[in-house]
Amino acid sequence: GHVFKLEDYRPSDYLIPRTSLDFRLSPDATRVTAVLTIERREDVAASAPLVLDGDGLTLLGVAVDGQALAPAEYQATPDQLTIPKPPAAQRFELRLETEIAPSSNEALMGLYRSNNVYCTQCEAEGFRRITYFLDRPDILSVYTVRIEAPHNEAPLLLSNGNPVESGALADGRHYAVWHDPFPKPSYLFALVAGALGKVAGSFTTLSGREVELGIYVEPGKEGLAGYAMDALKRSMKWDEQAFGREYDLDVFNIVAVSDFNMGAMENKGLNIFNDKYVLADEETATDADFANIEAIIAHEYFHNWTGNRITCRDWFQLCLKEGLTVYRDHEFSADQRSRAVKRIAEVRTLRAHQFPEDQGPLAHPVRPRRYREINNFYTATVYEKGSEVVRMIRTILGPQTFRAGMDLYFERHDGEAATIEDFLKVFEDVSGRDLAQFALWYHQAGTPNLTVSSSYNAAAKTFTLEIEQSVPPTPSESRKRLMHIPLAFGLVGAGGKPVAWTAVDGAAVEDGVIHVRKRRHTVRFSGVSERPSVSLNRGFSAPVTLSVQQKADDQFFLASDDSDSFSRWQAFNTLLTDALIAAFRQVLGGKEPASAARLAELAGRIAGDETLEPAYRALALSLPGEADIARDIGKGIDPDAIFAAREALARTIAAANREVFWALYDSLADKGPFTPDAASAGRRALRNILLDYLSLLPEGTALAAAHFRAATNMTDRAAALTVLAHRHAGSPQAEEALATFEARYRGDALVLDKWFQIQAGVPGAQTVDKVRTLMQHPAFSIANPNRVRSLIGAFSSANQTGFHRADGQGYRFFAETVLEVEKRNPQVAARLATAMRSWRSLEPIRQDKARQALLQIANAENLSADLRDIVERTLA
Ligand code: BAL
Ligand code: ZN
Repeated sequence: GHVFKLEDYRPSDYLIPRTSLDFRLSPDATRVTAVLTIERREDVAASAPLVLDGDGLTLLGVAVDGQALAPAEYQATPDQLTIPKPPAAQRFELRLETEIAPSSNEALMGLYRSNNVYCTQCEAEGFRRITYFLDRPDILSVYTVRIEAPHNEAPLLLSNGNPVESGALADGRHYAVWHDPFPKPSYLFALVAGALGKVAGSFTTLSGREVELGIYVEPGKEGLAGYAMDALKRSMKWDEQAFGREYDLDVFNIVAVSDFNMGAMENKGLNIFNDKYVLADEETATDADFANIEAIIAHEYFHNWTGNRITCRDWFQLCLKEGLTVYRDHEFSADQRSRAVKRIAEVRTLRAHQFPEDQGPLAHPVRPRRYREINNFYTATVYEKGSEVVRMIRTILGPQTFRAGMDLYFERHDGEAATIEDFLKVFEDVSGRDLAQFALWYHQAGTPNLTVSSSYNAAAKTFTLEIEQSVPPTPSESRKRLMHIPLAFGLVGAGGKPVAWTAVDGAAVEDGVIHVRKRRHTVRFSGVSERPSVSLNRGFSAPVTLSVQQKADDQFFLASDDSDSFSRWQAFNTLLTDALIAAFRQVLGGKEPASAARLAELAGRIAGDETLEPAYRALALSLPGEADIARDIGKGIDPDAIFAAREALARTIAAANREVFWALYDSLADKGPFTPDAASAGRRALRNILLDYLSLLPEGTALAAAHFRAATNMTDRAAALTVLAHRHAGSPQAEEALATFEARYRGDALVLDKWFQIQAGVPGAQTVDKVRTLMQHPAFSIANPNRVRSLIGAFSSANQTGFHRADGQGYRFFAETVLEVEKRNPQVAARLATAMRSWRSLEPIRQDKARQALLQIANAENLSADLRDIVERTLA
């Protein structure tokens, strides 16, 4: 396939200042009439051909300035429309008529049907499946959209912008017209039509304008949209306070649909959501679901400025809107919830998803230079690492200068399609700093590593840090340049108190941050009155890995006494990881894992430390996942040995803290009515992790079964079901709980997804057969992305022992299933296939089996561009 290259960017010869669309909706034959005002750029010759993008289109007619074109005057294929000799006038009107079949659109890109509702998904290149267009984000157009349909089939007709008019037509038909005054790229176009229930709200903006809010859901589910509405209002308020951003249309609508490739989509004034990220109440949603809804509602809303008002010049700049908007939603959640806890959760996510991507065959820079299929670049690197890069800019500049830079960005680039260079320039301009070296964070793939050693001279009262940076090679980037790494730190003395220091000249230390820019960096501190422990990368100031030569005593000290809560969590997590890696090696060597008594004792102290938030304690007690351990080991992975090591440590911790854990578990029982707020969720999280430990003790099965029966909300019910199914698989209690859950939620697909997911995660070799069986369950559908992700995605990306069965049966099943999904939905299949990205870190036998499965996919006939791209890069 074609390789798109950043350096090949050039502006389009033609612009489309106005777009008028008329839809006559019908499931199998929707008529789309597009009237495009085409404008040739000043500097382009009048003879320049006009070439529009299409994807699988049927052209019924084409006219220029009201005159139908003769067949010789254009060339139309399903994927392109060329007018070799457009009019010499600088502006002309192009009228196109296409016919599309939404009901047979299973790729869920362009206009499709979900549950009898018409809806669209146009990012990145779905608009060209609706009409021929210059389908690229730097073509900004003002849209007017008229929609017509039978009233009984589609009483609701929505598009972007503000409603203009609507009315009845003959034969039970009706229409609505929408106008969006803000020029926008085609990927932000949206249309929804169908029978939906509405939850209404309103918001008064900073300057006193009234905005009508609407959340549309499947009729009967209106009661599940209240939390999303509340999150929307809080998001609108927060963006005014934190960034001075006000909403700009008269209405803001959100529609929840049940078939959706992504989490949600920020179409101007008409966000379309995967219903998983809208619908919630205590009976059906976990605390994690509530937190995700809050974050995603905010994320899509925040795109109105970072993405919509200022969009991307080309798809290489995807991180311009995504990294920045993730940063904004992280800050929002931190302000709404607990900042310390939120940061730890973010870092866990980054390490679990972005680090393995950066360390494997799919590694790419935050701003890639090449792609074959842009859909495959909606990645953890673009989103999560992209957010970390914005956070580092704030760390380097400080909060005031960062805000001034953001203000300048909005002022300077409003209404434009911008680049990463534009973004960095505003921060250079407001700060007077040179960010050229820093910009490597956008251009260079790979997770930098810092090796750090320290020494204390008691007589001279000096403390020295020796820091060395390296960036590992990544695909097509073997040699790396040196990065600017902002490393926040603290020197910690007895009792956790900060130790005073003075940085010796040339140390490049500013506001508690060491600015590492060279390969080797020595920082000398004078006036250090006691030997400190050094707490590094506080708040995870830079997305790097650390190899710190530090004594276990220092780690234990920091894990119990560091005043910086993030670093304290980090120190404990490092101790856990070290113990797990040591245990893995012992298991591989045929030994019993060594006792981790000191670690278990510390776990008990953290669990019972009332000065720490329950949510924080829950995060500290949740052991690094099997995939995290594998990533940190790096090669020769035997998932069964990792599982055994992790089980052994969990049992040691449970046995050592039995009394404390029981007492705490009892004391944390929910009293009073359910609320989804962060503090209540934190107590449930702590109680549920204690349940997980206690379930490993002899009375554990009975305890988990009782927890399941007593649960009054989905958080507790799903937690107990997970413990039963994963820790007590095959027990009568587990079987009974699974059956009870299924019976209770049989009619609720989103809740049944949890049931699929939990069973897909049951450790061990038997699960692949169970997953095959569950694919025959009446509630499963291979055409629905949420079902596929809950069952196949959960199995392949979250079940280390099941998926990586030594005989390769997990991979064989996976290859067949990915190809089956791909027939309908290439995008979802390609995403699934990334589960194989760490195959080279497996031990040789599994590695060989994994390669065979990848080859089986690669050799399949008629492979989509999406899946081919992932599989070929994975094998390269
Ligand atoms: N733009 C795709 C969905 C999102 O990141 O908001
Ligand atoms: Zn986004």
